[in-house]
Amino acid sequence: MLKKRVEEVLNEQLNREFYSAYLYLSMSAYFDSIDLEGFAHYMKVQYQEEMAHAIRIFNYVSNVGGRVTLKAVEQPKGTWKDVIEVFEETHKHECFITNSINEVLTVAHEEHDYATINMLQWFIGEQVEEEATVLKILNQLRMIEGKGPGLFMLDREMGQRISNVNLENPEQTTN
Ligand code: OFO
Repeated sequence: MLKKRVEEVLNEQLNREFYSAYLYLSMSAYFDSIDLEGFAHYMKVQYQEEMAHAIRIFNYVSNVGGRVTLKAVEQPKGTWKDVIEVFEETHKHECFITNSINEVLTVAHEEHDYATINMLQWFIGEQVEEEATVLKILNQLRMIEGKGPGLFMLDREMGQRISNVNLENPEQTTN
């Protein structure tokens, strides 16, 4: 049985994963609007990944006898100055999510909830990977000053990202 305090922070994290999905889908729409199709595709895959993160938490809460509570998802921003600003905000957002996961883990430790601690280990690793990936893209964008032929080539590369999201079985999602 899930302790109330752990259930609350997991439901809060669930909402943040849905918000992440919504934010990245909004970024995808922005990229479509400025004809950066590869970046639009990349963000659509990222949206799917975030949905898989949300469903992982959703399934876990139900499986351990907790109660999932869905809250309103905040409206994301819809427009940005340029592609560099999008990735600066993406990096900032991922650092925020890392802190948020760490806080959930802290509560799980305080409540001696070893099953939740175990479940969260996957998220800890995933956040390290996500922060590193986004930072790499941001640095590459800075190198090419977010424009010109470099941007065109990077857009093509971003379009190659393959989605391996399985919402029926989010634990099998790897990217
Ligand atoms: Fe769910 O990892 Fe990004 O936010």
